Amino acid sequence: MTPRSRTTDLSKWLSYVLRHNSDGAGVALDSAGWTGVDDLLEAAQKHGHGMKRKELEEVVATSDKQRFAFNEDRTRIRANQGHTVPVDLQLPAMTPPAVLYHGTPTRFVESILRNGLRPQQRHHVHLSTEIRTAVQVGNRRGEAVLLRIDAARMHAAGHVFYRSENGVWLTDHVPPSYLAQDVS
Ligand code: HQG
Repeated sequence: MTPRSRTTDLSKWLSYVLRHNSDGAGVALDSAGWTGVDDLLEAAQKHGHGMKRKELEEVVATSDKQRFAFNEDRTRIRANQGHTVPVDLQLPAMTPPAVLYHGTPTRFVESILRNGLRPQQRHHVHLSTEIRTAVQVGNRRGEAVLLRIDAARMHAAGHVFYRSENGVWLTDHVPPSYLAQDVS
């Protein structure tokens, strides 16, 4: 197995701190999930993940899924989505594409088709416009099954959708009647 790159290690630490355990790292997030870059760099130093500002900027710029964003003057940073800590990203509601996709391991499919897609530990259900991305997400935990979501019909029925800065579609819950196992 090839060792994980330093950039990947830093990205994982940033995800953990900015989405899940800011308290544990001694970093304060505001209500929209932002924290000061200087505070974050200091916390990184304390926790053995010391990095220079330039390196942080590189991690943000090269993140394959664009997981993080700076504010305009680059003094603050936040995770674009995926939080379990209570933050409100203040994303505007948007009209979704007609069809969205979700990839999940085989073992969850029965429960999902019965109960719908639920956010589990996160704030929202995460959906993709691309089949390939959805399959990759599902493959993280086993062999992926692709689910097709009738987003047009959901939206028409009043379900609210958001799109994160990095292009992930978010919604509170997908009831089973809008879901189909995609066998294409
Ligand atoms: C499943 C990564 C049983 C759901 C990815 C998923 C994504 C149910 C798991 C992002 C269920 C939750 C999010 C139900 C949902 N019964 N299982 N009723 N409803 N599930 O990680 O969508 O690299 O919270 O199918 O690439 O897998 O972190 O969500 O398998 O974009 O940036 O419960 O995380 O991005 O798992 O992944 P997750 P997800 P990052």
